[in-house]
Amino acid sequence: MECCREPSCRKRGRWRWRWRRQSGSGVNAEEEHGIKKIILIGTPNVGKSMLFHRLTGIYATISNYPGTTVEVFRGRGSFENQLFEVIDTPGMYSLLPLTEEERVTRALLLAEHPEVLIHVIDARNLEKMLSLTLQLLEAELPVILVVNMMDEAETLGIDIDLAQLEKDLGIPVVATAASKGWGIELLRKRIAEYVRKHGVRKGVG
Ligand SMILES: Nc1nc2c(ncn2[C@@H]2O[C@H](COP(=O)(O)OP(=O)(O)OP(=O)(O)O)[C@@H](O)[C@H]2O)c(=O)[nH]1
Ligand SMILES: [Mg+2]
Repeated sequence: MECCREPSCRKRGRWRWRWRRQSGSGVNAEEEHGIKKIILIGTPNVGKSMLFHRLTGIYATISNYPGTTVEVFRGRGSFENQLFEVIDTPGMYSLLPLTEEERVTRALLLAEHPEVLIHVIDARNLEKMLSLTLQLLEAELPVILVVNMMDEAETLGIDIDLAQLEKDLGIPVVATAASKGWGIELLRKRIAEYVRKHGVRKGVG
């Protein structure tokens, strides 16, 4: 699918070829300009890719991030009649990148201007993982916190006061067990609500 060449078009330049690969998706050019972006981030092994599949279904395009061997997965989901592009990223520990994977994730955050950044954490290591949430909030990114692996936490008898966490952080907090499909519908709802409330972020990708 061709780019419309408007200055605000996110498909201009280096991203354009990837969208061409999705030309069979049945989404027209007008819809693509209004598409909202969700980026999934978090440390390795917290369930980002599992959530990605839950949110998008099986359709995804894979490409190497320009100039690297790091793979980036993109897919689509429609929640409450809003179309989203969902981007899965390699694990990162901090906004100060050390590895190539972390550099790619940071570059994606800066280049893509997501409407929602889903920070996925492991319910079994809540406190340790919240430091990245705080960094993201300090950077004024549009964060929704997903506390995943709730099934494992439950087995271990870990009790998490989600309402208090939501109050303390001042952002939506959703509990999930992605491998079991728990909390996914609620997450979709909270994402759609968040975007309705905060609107579409402006920026040129
Ligand atoms: N028990 C349980 N296992 C989960 C859950 N979510 C993901 N997993 C498992 O945890 C492992 C890691 O999941 P991934 O989705 O690959 O994690 P990731 O964050 O994408 O990992 P990286 O890509 O390495 O950063 C896999 O074996 C999943 O099946 C969950 O909610 N509960
Ligand atoms: Mg992954």
